[in-house]
Amino acid sequence: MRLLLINPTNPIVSIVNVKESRWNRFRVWKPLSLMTIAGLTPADWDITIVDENLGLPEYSTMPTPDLVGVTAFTSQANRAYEISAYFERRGVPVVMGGIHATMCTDEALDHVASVVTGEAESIWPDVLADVKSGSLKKLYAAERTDWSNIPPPRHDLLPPRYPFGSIQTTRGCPLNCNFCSVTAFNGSHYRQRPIADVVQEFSQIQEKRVLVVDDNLIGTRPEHIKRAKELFRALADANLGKEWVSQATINFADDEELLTLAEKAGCKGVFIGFETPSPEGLKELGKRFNYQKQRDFRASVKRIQKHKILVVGSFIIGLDVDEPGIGVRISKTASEYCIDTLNTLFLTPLPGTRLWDQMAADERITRHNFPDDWQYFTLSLPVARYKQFSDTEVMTEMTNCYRHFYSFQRMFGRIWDSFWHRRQPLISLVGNFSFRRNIQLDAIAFNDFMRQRNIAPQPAPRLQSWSLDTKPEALEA
Ligand code: B12
Ligand code: SF4
Repeated sequence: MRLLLINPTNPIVSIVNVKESRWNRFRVWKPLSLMTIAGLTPADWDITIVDENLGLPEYSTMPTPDLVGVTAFTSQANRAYEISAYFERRGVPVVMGGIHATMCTDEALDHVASVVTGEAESIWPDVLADVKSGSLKKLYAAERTDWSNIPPPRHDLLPPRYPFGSIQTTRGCPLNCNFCSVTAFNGSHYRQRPIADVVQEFSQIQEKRVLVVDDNLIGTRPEHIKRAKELFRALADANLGKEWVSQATINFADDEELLTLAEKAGCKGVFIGFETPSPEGLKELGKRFNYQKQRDFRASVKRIQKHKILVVGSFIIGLDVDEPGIGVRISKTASEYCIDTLNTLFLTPLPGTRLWDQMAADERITRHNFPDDWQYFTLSLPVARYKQFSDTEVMTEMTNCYRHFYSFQRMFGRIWDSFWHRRQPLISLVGNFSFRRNIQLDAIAFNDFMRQRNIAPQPAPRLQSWSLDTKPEALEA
């Protein structure tokens, strides 16, 4: 039996847009969901994984599969449905799983032969058995995974064209920020994989560099941190020579032993959600955790960087408390914190989040021609009505933010600093240039977005007249 697993593309997502920016080549990540599904598939299935981010294949020239499995974040849902329609015409059943199908199950059921909600580990073998016996059900609801005895993902099935391998060591997040889907999907109970399994899987990954996809690598409680230390110690002892990056909350900076062990284990970068420059903003987002202990963010960032670990900071624009000038304010805050790269996103109501419920109740979701409009839920386009800004104004804030932070002067300052302190200068260089290049791609996507909705772009003289070399200081004036 032949199984084809597909990760649909969304060309609007600038970080996967390799054709337009070669810097993005280093930012296309392996779809771990499909590698995991492949790992759960019995040996008598012949499995192919297609990641459309590497290029669209000619499906008609490929051997006809007996089953197609498609994954999708919300921003990939339209393409997932297109894929399903194509294979349905060829008489091949399509099973869809992942976060979008879980949060918008009824919609997905209208477009695919079968839907699996939740984490597939407990149920995927049953789905395949049903396919074999010709009794595929319309809906399968999976339990949250108990991580003992789970076969490892198939790292061997994707071509060696990715700069990073990927692995997951924990699931769930206790913090439940109002804009984030993780707690809704994976739960607030923080689950940690057996350390021996993680080390074993790490050793099977071919790539030297690895993305540890955990949303909250170290957790929040003393017992979580204790386990993180044990994991780092085990990875250091295994001496695998891997270099890895992951996501964590700012409390990563609070424990010197943890940082020392992370460095020894190969940690080279950490993505941290600072979210907003103000305590009021953190309150609005339900992430007051960040302000506990009257935190000095700059000192926290420096403590992490002392261990040669890059800090990628993430911020959100479009909060109710945000006022005009928030874009540059975020950039200045990020510069004050001395972070290495800045990732700023629009406040976006993702299905299943508390933010979605609030915005839907207040009729603030402006792009709601679903499923078509899901393609715009990339967090780089305004899909909701913001209290203080029109679409064009909020986009201008975003562009101001990036242009200010990624001015050549500031970029070279940061790259030099990472070079001087031997803190991953290569990753810093690629990250800075990739973000800078994506300012332009996001602006083009924004203009298309306005045009496709038949909304003439609102007057945006600053946005339209910018060239990449406009001095950021001029924008502040
Ligand atoms: C790594 C990651 C990325 C990588 C993507 C790598 C890749 N190619 O897959 C990058 C950095 C590119 C990325 C980008 C984005 N991401 Co992201 N990302 C993640 C992260 C941290 C981990 C994903 C992962 O690998 N998990 C591990 C696997 C094993 O879990 P899984 O994907 O959930 O798969 C399980 C189930 O869902 C299910 N399943 C999944 N697929 C299928 C398919 C079938 C057939 C079946 C049966 C079951 C099944 O079974 C799997 C095993 O249990 C998640 C958070 C999270 N916890 O999932 C956010 C997350 C998925 N991202 C999110 C978002 C919003 C984005 C962006 C839109 C914006 C952004 N810049 O962050 C872009 C969009 C990308 C796009 N192509 O459209 C949101 C998605 C919410 C939503 N409703 O869509 C998440 C949940 C984070 C959040 N804070 O809310 N992301
Ligand atoms: S944003 Fe981060 S800290 Fe908040 S719930 Fe999501 S994963 Fe947890």
